[in-house]
Parts: sequence; C-alpha cells; structure tokens
Amino acid sequence: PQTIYLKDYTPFGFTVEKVELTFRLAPTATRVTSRIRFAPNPAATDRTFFLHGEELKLIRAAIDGAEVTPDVTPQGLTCPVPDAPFDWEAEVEIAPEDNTALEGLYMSRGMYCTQCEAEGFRKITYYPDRPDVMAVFSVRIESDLPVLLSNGNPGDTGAGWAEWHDPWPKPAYLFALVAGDLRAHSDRFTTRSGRAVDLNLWVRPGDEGKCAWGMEALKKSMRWDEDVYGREYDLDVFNIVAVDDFNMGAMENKGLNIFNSSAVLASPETSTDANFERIEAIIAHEYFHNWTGNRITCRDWFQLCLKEGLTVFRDSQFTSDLRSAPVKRIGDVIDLRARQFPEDQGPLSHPVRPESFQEINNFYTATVYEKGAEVIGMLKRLVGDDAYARALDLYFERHDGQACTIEDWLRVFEDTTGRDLAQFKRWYSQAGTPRLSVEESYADATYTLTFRQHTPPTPGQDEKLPQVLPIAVGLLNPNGDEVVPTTLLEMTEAEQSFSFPNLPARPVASILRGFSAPVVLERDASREENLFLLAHDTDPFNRWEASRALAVASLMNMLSDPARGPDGAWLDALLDVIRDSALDPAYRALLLGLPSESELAQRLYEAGTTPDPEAIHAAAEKHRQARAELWQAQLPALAEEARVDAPFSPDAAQAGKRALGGAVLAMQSRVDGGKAASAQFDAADNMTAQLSALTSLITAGAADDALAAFEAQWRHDRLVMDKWFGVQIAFAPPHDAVDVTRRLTEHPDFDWKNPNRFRACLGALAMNHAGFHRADGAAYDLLADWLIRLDAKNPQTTARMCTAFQSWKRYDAARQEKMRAALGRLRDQPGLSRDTSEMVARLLG
Ligand code: B3K
Ligand code: ZN
Repeated sequence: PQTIYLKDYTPFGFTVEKVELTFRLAPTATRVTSRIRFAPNPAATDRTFFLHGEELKLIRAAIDGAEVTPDVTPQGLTCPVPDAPFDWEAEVEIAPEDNTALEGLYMSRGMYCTQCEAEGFRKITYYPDRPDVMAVFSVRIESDLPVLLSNGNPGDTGAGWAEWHDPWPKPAYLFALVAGDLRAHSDRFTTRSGRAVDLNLWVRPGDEGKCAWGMEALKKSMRWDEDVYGREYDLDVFNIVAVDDFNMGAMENKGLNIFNSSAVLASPETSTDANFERIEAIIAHEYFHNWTGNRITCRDWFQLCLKEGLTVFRDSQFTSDLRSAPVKRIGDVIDLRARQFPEDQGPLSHPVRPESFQEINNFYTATVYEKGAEVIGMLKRLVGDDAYARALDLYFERHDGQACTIEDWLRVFEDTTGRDLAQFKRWYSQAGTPRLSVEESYADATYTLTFRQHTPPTPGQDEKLPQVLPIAVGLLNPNGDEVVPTTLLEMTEAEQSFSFPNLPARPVASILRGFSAPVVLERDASREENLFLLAHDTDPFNRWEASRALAVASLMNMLSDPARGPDGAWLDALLDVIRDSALDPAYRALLLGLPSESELAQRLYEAGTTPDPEAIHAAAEKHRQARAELWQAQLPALAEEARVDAPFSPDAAQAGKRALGGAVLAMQSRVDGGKAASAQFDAADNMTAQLSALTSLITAGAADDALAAFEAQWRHDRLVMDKWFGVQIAFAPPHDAVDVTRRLTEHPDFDWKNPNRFRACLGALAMNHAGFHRADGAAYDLLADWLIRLDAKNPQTTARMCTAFQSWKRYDAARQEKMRAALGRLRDQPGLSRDTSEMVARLLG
C-alpha cells in the first residue's frame, strides 16, 4: 500500500466551478451522472487530469459534449483535457445494496444514505476527491421513495424526483444524499439576523417519539454558537437524519447531518442520562462544524485536527456552559486518560498533525480529536480569553470559504497577540505524552517549584524537545486558606523553577489545576498532602485528582501486599466529601469512581512492574467490597439524598442525582445481595434507573431474571438491546467474559454487520480488562476471529477495533506472545483491507 506524506502536498491542477449530479436510485444499479465545469488552476503547476474513482462502473464520459475514453485504474481515471475551461460529463453505475463498508452510497434497512468523509465520494462518482477542491453542488434525485434529501436548500420537486442546491462551495467529503420512507420531527429557528430556518429530524416510522431531545439540542447549539462565537447558520433548512448502520457517531455534511441513530434518538424510557448528554454534545459538535470544518475546511487530511480539535473544544465549552464545567472537565480527563494516553504511549502514537498515512480513516483518533482539543485549550489559557475571542474572529473573517492549514490557524493567534508560537507548534508535530515532574522547596519565606519535563520516544521520533506547558498553580495555607489563587506558570524549558515570595508558612501546592496541560504529572505528594487537598482545594478538578491519587496509592498497596485492605483514612475523608450536600451530586458521583483497571495496569507498567490483570481486578473488587461494607450504615441516607421526586428530566441536576444514586446502588448491592437493585429494576420508569439496577444485579451475580425481563421488554428496540448485549459482557466476571461473549454472538439478534451491535459485544469484551486479558488468550483469539470476519465486510470498523490490542507491550511475555499471534493471524489473512493492514503493521511495529 502507498504511503501519503504531508510534505508532498501540491494543489490540484484544476478548479471546479460547479457540479451537477443526477442520481437514479436502484439498490444494485444506481446510475450517477455528473456534469462538472473545470478550469485550469493558476496556482498549480501540474496539469494532470486525474479523478479519483473506486468500485465504479464507467458507462460513458464526455468532454465538452464529445465522447472520450479515459484511462481507468482501480483508483481513478486520467484523460487528456483542453488547456481552457471545459465541461466534464460522466455516467457511472454503483450498487449501494452491496456496499457493506458503509462508505460512499449504501443502504441501511431500505434507506439510501451516504458517508463521504474522508474519501468516500470517490465511490459515488469520478471526482477530485480532496478537501482543497471546493465547489457549488446541485443535485437531482430520482426515486420512488417518499423522502429525498441532499445538501443545501430544497429546489423543485415532483412525483419521483427532487432537486437540491447548495450555494456554499464545499469539498466532496461534505456531500450527502438520503432517500427513504422517513418521518420528520420539525421545528423552526430564527437566527439573530432574522433568517428563518426549517429544522427537521428525519427518522424511521416508529421513532418519532425519540426526536424531541435532539431537536432541543440543535436549537441550543444554534443559539450558543451565535452568542459565544458570533456564528450564524447560513441556509434555509437544516436536516438531520438518523441511520441504524453507521461506522461512527455522526457526520457534519453541509445542511444534511447524518447520525448514527444511537447518537440522536432519545427517550427517557430507552436512553440513559449519559446517552442524553452524549446526544446533546454530538448534535452540537456536528452543528458547530458548519463553521469550523465546512465554511473553513482543511487543505488536506493531515490538517484534520484543524476542524476536529477545534470542534471538540467548542462542543466541550458548550457542554460546560449548559451543564457543570468541573464535572465536564473531570469526565473529559477520565476519557483522555482512558483513550488518548494509551494511544500516545504505545505503538499507535502519532502527532496531533500526522505526517504520513496509508488510510486516513485510521487517523480519526483520540489524539487528533481529544488531544487536538487540549492543544486549543492550552492556547486559550496562554493568550487569555479576550485574545482567544479576537483570534477566532480573525480566523473566521480571514479564512471563510478557504481550505486551511495549522499554519493559518496559528498565524491568526500570532497576528492577534504578537506572540511567537513557533515552540507552541511542537504540540502539533511532536507525539507522546510529556511527563512533568516537580520538586518543592521552601526557604526564607519563598516557596519554589522546580519542574522538569520529558517526553518519551514514540515510533519514528526518538528525540523530543521541550513543550510550552501552561501550568495552573494555586497555593494553600496549612489552615486550608488559599494564599495564592490560581496562577498560570508558563514553562518552556526542559527544567524551570518558579518562586512565590512572602509566604510566612510553607504552603501546600495545588498543581496543574483544571488539568491545564495534557501531561502525566509525576508528583510525590504525601498521603497527608493529598488528604489535605481533598479536604481543602478550591479547584474542583484538583480536589478530585487528590482523591484519585489516594485511590491509586491504596490500590497499589493492596496489589503489593494482598493481605492489605483499602486506605481507611482516605475512605473516611472521602465519605465526608460525599456526604457534603453542598456539593453537586454529579461531582460526588465522580469522586466515587475508581481509576480503571487498564489505567492501573499502565501505571504498574510505567513503574517497572508487569501488570497482572487478574490481581488488579481482585484488588479493585476487594476495594469495592470493603468500601461497601465500611459505609453500609451511611448508604440509605445517601440513596435518599439521590432520590428524584420530580417527573423525569435529562437535565444536569437530575442526571447528577441519578449518577450518585447509581453509585450508591452499586455499593448497596454488594451488601444486600441485590435486594435494593431488584426493587429499583422493578420500579424503574427510566433507562438510567433500569440499567444501573441491571448492572448492579450483574455484579451481584443475581441478574438472570432481570436480564430475561429486560430482553422481553426491549427486544423490539435495537438501541436498548445494544445495552443488553453490552452490559452482560462488560460486567461479566473476568473468567466468564469470553463464554458470555461467545454465547451472545450466537444470539439470533447478534447482527454482526451492524457496527453498533458488533461494538456492543466485541467492544465490551475489549473493555472488560481482566476478561480480555485472560491468561489463556481465549479473548484475543475470539476478537481476532471476529475481526477477520468483519474485515471482509467493513474495513473501517475492523481497523478501529484493532486498537483493543494497542497496549500489548504492557503485559507479560506469555500474553504478549498470544496478542502478537492474534495480530499475526489478522496480518496474514489473504485480502486483508488497507485499513486493517496498516493498523496491524503499526501495532506489531
Ligand atoms: N467528521 C466526522 C467523522 C468522519 C470519520 C470518517 N472516518 C464526524 C465528526 O467528527 O464530527
Ligand atoms: Zn468532528
């Protein structure tokens, strides 16, 4: 397979002045006719006329009305063309029904839909399928299906056809088409300049009752982007469509967002609070792309973080504004450590802006998205909120309608602030998670923090240079008062000291407040200091972080001495915080969480100890059991405090209470054999309550009846059944996880070609840390078997799920050997996709 390099970028030899597409839809023989006006691109030197095209049957082609016979390869076509503007016309045939890769034009249960990002448009027709070629599209769809949609504004329609026109120039990856028997949930939004926008959420008959929340989220997003970024919507209609078979969450096609139904459909009975919050965030994310991604797009796919990092950053600001900022921040950091850190610390590590790829779909990663967003958060912290706002205004003003680079992005900050961002730019080019260690000293009333930063080598990058690190620090007096409020230290050297004079007593430092930089902080804080911070820190993130540090220390101690129980002093201190009714219940629920078993494995590995997944699981279980017994008497009062009396609402306040209630129920189930969980399961009128009861029953080993009842109640609802499949595997005792997975993959409703269902089962197995790392390698083999099978149908989802193996180097030689063997089996599969080949090759290094 060919490797593409950032350094090789050259512009396309032609510009596209307009595109007219006609689709005659038929499941196995859709005809696509394209009429494209090309002109020589004055900015280009290479005039080779190459159009991408894959899996297309070319019926005919013409230039300026005269038939031509292009030179066709499996990747596209070339053809001699005039040295002046010309009209290209082509007709191709495609078979959406046979398209199981879910990229290009495909079918999902009788409806047609598309997914073009990153390079799917070339499976629809011949075209310069690259994001720097932007054009105005007009589309005509011919089909007997009742609803026919494409980008932009609606044009004429008649019996069996509809036309659409998108006035905004766009790259082909934002093209979309939908046709099906769909119902609309409609609403209206008036932009601040008075444009009336029709909003529609299109769903299958039967799903109409699951649309209200998504629609509210859309309107909130539209308002928020006007209020906070001054960005208005720019078409007469905004359509969202829910699709059951989709490789990821959703797609920001211009004016026609297409969503995985799991990322948009919601109702109290079928969706958890976490689902509601995720849906709100994804709707916002896709909507925000209208400016950060669509109006201003990427020059090439190496610049993916330009739109993704920024849009993730924007959607996290939105969620922080609508809900609780500290709760959102803690959740994001948990997620970063669970997904991005392992990626950055293993064989798949790559810069936020990668320099090469074979298959771009493999780079829609936690590094590009979430670390990309962290980089923007740091930039904002460094320049300040006002300068950030001015830089963004300049970005929109200067680059509207353009396909841009990270250089363009940084330049608006340099031009706004006069700052030189050359060193900061390393965040885009240097892979790996910096490790930041700190030493403290106190003399002559001056307190000094000395930091050292070091980024370990990553594949292809042995030597690392110091990064710019914004380190937010506050200092507390021994009595708990804050003597130095949050101060931003700007570290640029490998080693650097910062002093705080005039402090009559040695303070306790709260370092990296709000997780101000995405680093691993190596701090030898004593147990007493962490207990002090847990009790007194004014920064909610670091208060939580102190408890995390105590949790890690306690679990590590239990692991090195299996006779030990959990740290009692910490549990006492934690209970005080948990019982503080002045604190947000959602925050208290987060404090009840433990670091994941995978995170503990990583920490052991970094400390030079080979992690034993079973021992880690046993320690975590022992910890949970001991805590439940110790706090038994307090649980009823906590459960009472978490009770919601009002009618169900997915808002942050109620959701926080239910999160606390769920955590309390999990503890209760460890001491009452599942009695309280059973009662909650029977009485539940919302999915959050029902599912938390079910998972508590699974851990208590008392879920058989509830699982059967749940299945009988929900077998008609795919999204709910995904949960039923998932929790049985994710919460299975480690020695059972493989057998449970095997049994469930034989269930008649295990539709393995549906990405949601596949992930619900095999993804859950990979998440069951001790179950996945079973010593005999049975889980590795089971996953590899399924990945081999799926790769022939759906390379994208297969390649994505190979990341289950990304941390193989952490474990003992026997497990490493078995993981390598499983990956080797994949690698040696004849006809393995480019997507999966690249992933396996990187994993095996
Ligand atoms: N831009 C899409 C992701 C496309 C993934 C292609 N493999 C969704 C998003 O980030 O909003
Ligand atoms: Zn995105």
